[in-house]
Amino acid sequence: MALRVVVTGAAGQIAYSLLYSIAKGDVFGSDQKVELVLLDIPPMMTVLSGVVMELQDCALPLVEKTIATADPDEAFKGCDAVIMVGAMPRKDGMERKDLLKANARIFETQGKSLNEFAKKTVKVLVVGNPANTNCVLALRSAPSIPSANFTCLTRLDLNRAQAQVAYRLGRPCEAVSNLIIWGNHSSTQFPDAAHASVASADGSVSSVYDAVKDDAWLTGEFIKTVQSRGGTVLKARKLSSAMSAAKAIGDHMRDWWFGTKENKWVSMGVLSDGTKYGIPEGIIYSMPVKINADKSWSVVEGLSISDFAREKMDVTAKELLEEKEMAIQFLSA
Ligand code: NAX
Repeated sequence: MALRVVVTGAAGQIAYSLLYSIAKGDVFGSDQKVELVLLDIPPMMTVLSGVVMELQDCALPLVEKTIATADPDEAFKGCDAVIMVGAMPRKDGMERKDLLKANARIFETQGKSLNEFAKKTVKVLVVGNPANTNCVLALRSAPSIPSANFTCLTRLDLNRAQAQVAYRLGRPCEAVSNLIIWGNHSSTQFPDAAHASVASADGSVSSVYDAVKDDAWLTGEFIKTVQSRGGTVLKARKLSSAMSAAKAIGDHMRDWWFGTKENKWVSMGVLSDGTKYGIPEGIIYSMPVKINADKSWSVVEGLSISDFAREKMDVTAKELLEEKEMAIQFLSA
């Protein structure tokens, strides 16, 4: 049976890389048929028709059907997975609160539509910024779907952190594991190497702190580089990260679908229940999670938190509480 997979913002630049990756089986499995549903706004329908043509021209065996639409209700009908990339971009002169306001409506509306039309088992990944807060708004509008079925993307930040450590040590990226991104997908996020390890060429495993032997780098430049990487790419490319974002979305969704490997964890934005690591209840906060084969996830517990980490984790939690409050105020105005 084909999986019905919806990608919103399907005429945009991230979707252009992402759709190909899904269509050729990188995300849901190399033998899993998919029905691709491409959602965007009415002015983008011509562009979207070009994307549909290109997907057809890829002549990929796994794609059973491709549907392009501007109607969320039609898009979400009976869907199994939704990747919410579509969002209002920040325009020149636009303040952060204006961006929050414009997107709050989009995610509230699409959440309501998911509530009514999606399968109750649907897995929803929010990418469009501000991703954590948009994710909270979508899940609040979809009370008939378990809140654990909503997560937001911080995997790009995690991949960036992993690559920074790997390059520093001259090791392949997959040799570095269990880094953590805490908090918001914004410049307040906290990339944390305190519990991470690296495998050396002879197979022995050591902590990243022992291998790097430069605490000042790990608590300084490393964190800043990851926090500001999106802006650095934007400055150089004159466009925001798209290829790496699509790769990260694929990584996140594949791990959610098939589970994480033993003794490994990944970071994703999940709804805080207020009982883990002193993170306030009710915000979508990036944490280390393990994912089971049945697609359920649990936060990795029992990690020690230093005073240094505590401070950084609280700063990003505070920002998320403020964002959420502001967005809810907009919606009730
Ligand atoms: P683009 O501007 O290229 O594409 C966005 C697409 O969304 C456009 O085609 C637009 O028409 C569509 N759209 C707008 N409102 C919509 C609505 N109500 N329903 C459906 N579609 C709608 O942006 P792109 O570079 O693809 O980035 C998309 C989003 O991802 C942005 O919000 C961006 O900030 C965010 N990102 C989030 C990341 C994360 O790690 N969470 C990393 C990558 C990226 O920056």
